[in-house]
Amino acid sequence: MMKKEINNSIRNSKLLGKKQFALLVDPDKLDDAGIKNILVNAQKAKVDFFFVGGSLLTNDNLDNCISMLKGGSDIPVVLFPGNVLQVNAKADAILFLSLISGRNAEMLIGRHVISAPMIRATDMEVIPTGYLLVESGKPTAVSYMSNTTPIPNDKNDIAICTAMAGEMLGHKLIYMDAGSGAKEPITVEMIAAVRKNISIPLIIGGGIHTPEKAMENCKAGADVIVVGNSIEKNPGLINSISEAIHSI
Ligand code: 1GP
Repeated sequence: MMKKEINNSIRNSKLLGKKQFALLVDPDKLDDAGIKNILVNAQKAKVDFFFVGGSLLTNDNLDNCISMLKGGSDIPVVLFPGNVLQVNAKADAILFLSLISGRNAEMLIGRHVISAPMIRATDMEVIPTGYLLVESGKPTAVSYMSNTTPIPNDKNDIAICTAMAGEMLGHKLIYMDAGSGAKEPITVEMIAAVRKNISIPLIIGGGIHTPEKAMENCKAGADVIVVGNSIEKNPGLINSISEAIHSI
């Protein structure tokens, strides 16, 4: 894929009703052998995107991880940054996330001001993304690190109005996340309710462990499904989850 086409690809796929699968890659959890395995498995399973990042990276493996992913396949590498230290010019695109479910000014605009010149100096595609954190049954790394309160998982109206505001503010994508390793994933009712009220693509992630759940989410209106944890634990799941998402 040529540079600067990732947002278009997501938009066009949405128009065609084609669902997409993003594999979340946490560089902290992978050595070189692990990254090579992911490359083989992801290409076989026809993963659409690598989302790379984490709430907290501790072992300085981000650059190496992105270089290996870029060198080993044509699957676009999209930064899903937990903080400004995770800007890396080798990626194809960055989700420029504003945590609009929270009321922490740093996550709404502060970090963006700091990282804007760094990002401007790269030729990465910048994708403004309204990020909604949804309650998942236990505190997650994102809720703790971002110092924000997630949207209660039965408050569909709050999710709808937040996503609508995100679209009106000009975000190109809405990403609703229960957080990595979420105990409870986002309900299909909330996904369907938000879908009905926005026209931009909807990304759903957090706590998705089965192909059935991935498919259910797509049918409810998700355009991109993000899975990390469950595939880290059980790499074989990548094929069945990908098939489920692409079968729709
Ligand atoms: C987290 O949406 C992603 O930000 C993926 O979550 O690791 O639970 O699949 P999991």
